[in-house]
Amino acid sequence: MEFHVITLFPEMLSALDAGLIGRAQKRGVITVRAHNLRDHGLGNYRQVDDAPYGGGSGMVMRPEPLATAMDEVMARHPGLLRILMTPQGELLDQPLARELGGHQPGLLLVAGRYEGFDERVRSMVDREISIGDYVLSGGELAAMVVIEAVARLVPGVLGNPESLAEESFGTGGVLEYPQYTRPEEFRGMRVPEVLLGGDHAKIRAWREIEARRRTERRRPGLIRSRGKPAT
Ligand code: 6GU
Repeated sequence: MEFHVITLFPEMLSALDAGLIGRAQKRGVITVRAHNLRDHGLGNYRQVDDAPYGGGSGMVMRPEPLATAMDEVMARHPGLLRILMTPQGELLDQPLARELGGHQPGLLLVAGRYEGFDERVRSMVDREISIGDYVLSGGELAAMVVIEAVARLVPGVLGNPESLAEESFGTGGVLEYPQYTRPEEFRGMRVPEVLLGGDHAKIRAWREIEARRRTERRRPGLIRSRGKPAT
């Protein structure tokens, strides 16, 4: 699967050269490519933004550099789903990440800076996505969050596909159960006895109860009439 990002800061994407996503890139399972919007800037100063019509503070991304940058990427890589990164977009969640992961050959993520995009840019994309209800100064980190969330669902990216099925949200709106490793006692806190016993039916039941209890306490909105409440 291919991930393309149009950005004024292509060097930011190098964070994806580390870890799981970096290894997946080296193995050729996914590709991540940054495209410098400045290459499409206007005039001697390679301008990409301008003052808003009607006045007001801040600068707005001009549509032409974004349009030519997108045209160039789409001409070389046809079929990408075009996504505008904006706090006004639909909220990224695990179902949306899964849906995006099904899009072949991949995604073109458009990251802006400044106060926002010229409204006409919206007509050039397929979707608008936000990663949460807070404001970032640019869409780069948000685009990287989308790539991270989607790429790890691509077959062959994760070493152990079972960990996908077990993690939070994977099975449908329940947080993960508490996990422990060695030592058995740390600063007076003991590992729950049931986990040391080796009774796997008992362990499964304990994990289910703890996962549900934790979800109800921390994220009550996540449980949508799935089963009875924990006690
Ligand atoms: Cl996609 N962009 C910006 N600038 N801020 C955000 C965001 C995106 N998602 C949440 N906050």
